[in-house]
Amino acid sequence: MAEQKDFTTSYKPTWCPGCGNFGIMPATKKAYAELGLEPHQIAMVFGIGCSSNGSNFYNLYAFHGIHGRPLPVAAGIKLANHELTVIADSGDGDAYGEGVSHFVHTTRTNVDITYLVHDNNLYSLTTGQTSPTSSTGMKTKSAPFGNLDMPFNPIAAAILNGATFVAQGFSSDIPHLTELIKKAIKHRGFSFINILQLCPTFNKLNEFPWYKERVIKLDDEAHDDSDFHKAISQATRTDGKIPLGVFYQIDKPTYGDRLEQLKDKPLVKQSLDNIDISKSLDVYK
Ligand SMILES: Cc1ncc(C[n+]2csc(CCOP(=O)(O)OP(=O)(O)O)c2C)c(N)n1
Repeated sequence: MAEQKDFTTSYKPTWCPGCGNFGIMPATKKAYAELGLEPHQIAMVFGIGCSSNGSNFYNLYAFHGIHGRPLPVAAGIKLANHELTVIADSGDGDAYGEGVSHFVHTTRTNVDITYLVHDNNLYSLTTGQTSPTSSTGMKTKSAPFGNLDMPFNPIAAAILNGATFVAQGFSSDIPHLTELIKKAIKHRGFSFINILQLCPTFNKLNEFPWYKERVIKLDDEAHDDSDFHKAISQATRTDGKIPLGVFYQIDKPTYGDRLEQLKDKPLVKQSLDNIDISKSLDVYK
């Protein structure tokens, strides 16, 4: 059975000392090992950014795509071979800036993939510009007098638009994040975790002590994660507290469950000779 180290390549991460990616990557690998997955059973699809350079550091099928586009590639891989465990992995700029339309529309499909977003509130690979989750007033290289916009709320957006598993983790709480990633992978349907990530080089506002004062665990609040309205209310709290844990999870047929073509076996295992497109053409008659 594969261990955490078996998901590691010989490439050394180029992330800065103290980067939250050094918490998120081991949590992800540990989750794979504890779920009994083997490297060849997993495909990870990355966007562009510091976090997305992870494509070099995971020993499994890895696809390093273009900025904001890991979700459609991941959905395509899942539909071509639904026996694979498929994970899309982005930074907050990748997911909620360049990729926001894919994010919103993928939540509507309930395609059976997991989306891990490393949310450091900045575009960090390009040295710290404002991202969609930067707080109002935050001073960055691209907003030296303070960010004028209100931050995007990815948790509320995912719940409102139909995601069937929505959670939030923290790069400095590896055991808790590992458990969340395991739950997300086991969930059938679109599972999404926003992972609050430290960026000690460029984000001097949201540092560890800042989070320590604010994070709370939904498990300690007896939260009912099957209740849509309670989930939205946790996602839109106004008391300054930042909840960690599962906000919302429900069972619904996945995108693949509703496709007749995938009932027997994955598309990659089917002969092209058996494919009859005449039925789809009937629609025009
Ligand atoms: C379409 C496009 N726009 C902009 C860029 C430049 N670019 C490369 S990485 C990056 C920032 C990525 O930020 P984020 O997704 O938050 O990831 P992080 O580096 O913070 O992990 C940007 C803007 C690009 N490569 N492609």
